[in-house]
Amino acid sequence: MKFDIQWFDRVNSTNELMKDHISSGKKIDNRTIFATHEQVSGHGRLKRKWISSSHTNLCFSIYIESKKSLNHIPSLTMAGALGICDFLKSKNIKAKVKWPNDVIVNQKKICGILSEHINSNLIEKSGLILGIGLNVNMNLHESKQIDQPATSMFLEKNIIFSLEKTLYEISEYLEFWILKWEFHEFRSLKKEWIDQTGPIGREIEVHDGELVINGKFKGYGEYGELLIERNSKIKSIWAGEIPL
Ligand code: BT5
Repeated sequence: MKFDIQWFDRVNSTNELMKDHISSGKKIDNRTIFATHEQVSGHGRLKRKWISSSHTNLCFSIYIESKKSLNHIPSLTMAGALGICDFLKSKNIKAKVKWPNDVIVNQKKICGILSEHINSNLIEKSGLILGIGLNVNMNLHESKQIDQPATSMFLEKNIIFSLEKTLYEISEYLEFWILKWEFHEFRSLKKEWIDQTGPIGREIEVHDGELVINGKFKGYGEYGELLIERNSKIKSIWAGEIPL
C-alpha cells in the first residue's frame, strides 16, 4: 500500500480541497495524499480553527476508499493518531495518543486529526478523508497564538525538519495502522489505545461544549467510543474532549 503524495502551494483546507475534488467527479485513487505548504482556513471539529504558519508544519489529507459504515470513522482517526505517535517515538519524542483525535507530548498538543466521510455519485466513490495537522517546525512565538498548550517537533528536539521528508517517513507508519484498521477496525487498535490512555478505573472529566461529564473511565466500546461509569451505569461518549 503506497501513497501518492501531491503537494500544493496554498489551499484553504486540504480536507475541503479533497472533498471538492471528489464531489465534483474528479478522479482520485485510493491512498492519495493532498499536502500543502500553506493552509489558510484549516479547521478541526465543530469548525474550530487549525492554526499553522506557511511552510512550517504538515497539513495533509489522505483519501481512503472504503465502504465501512460511519461508526468506523472514530477508529480511523485513532489509527492515524497511533501512526503519528509511532513516528514521533522513532524521533525520540515521547508522544501519546489522547482520545478522541489528538497526539500530545508532555501535556501539549502536537497533532490534531479530523476524519470525514465523503461520497460522490458522479464517480461512484465512497470513502473517508483522514486530515492530519502535525506541528513540525512551529516556534515558541507561534505556539503562543494557540489557545491551548501546544508543541512541535522543533520545540521538542531543537531541530528543523524537512516537511517533504517528514511526510514521506510518516506515511510508512500510517500505512501500518491503516492496514490494521482496514482488517479489524477498532478491535485492532484497542489494546494500544488502552495502554496509552489508561489506567481503567480512574476518574475522568469529558467536556462536550457546555456539557461536563464526570465518571470512572471504563475503557472503549466496539467502535472506539469512550465508556464512563456514572451512578453505576455505563455511558457511551462519542464526542468531546478530555482537558489537558
Ligand atoms: C483537531 O480538531 O485537532 C483536528 C485538526 C485537523 C487539522 C487538519 S490539517 C489538514 C486537514 N485540513 C483541515 O482543514 N483540517 C485537517 P479539534 O479537536 O477540534 O481541535 C481544534 C483545537 O486545537 C483548536 O480549537 C485549538 O485549541 C487547537 N489548535 C489549533 N491549532 C493548533 C495547532 N497547530 N497545534 C495544537 N493545537 C492547535
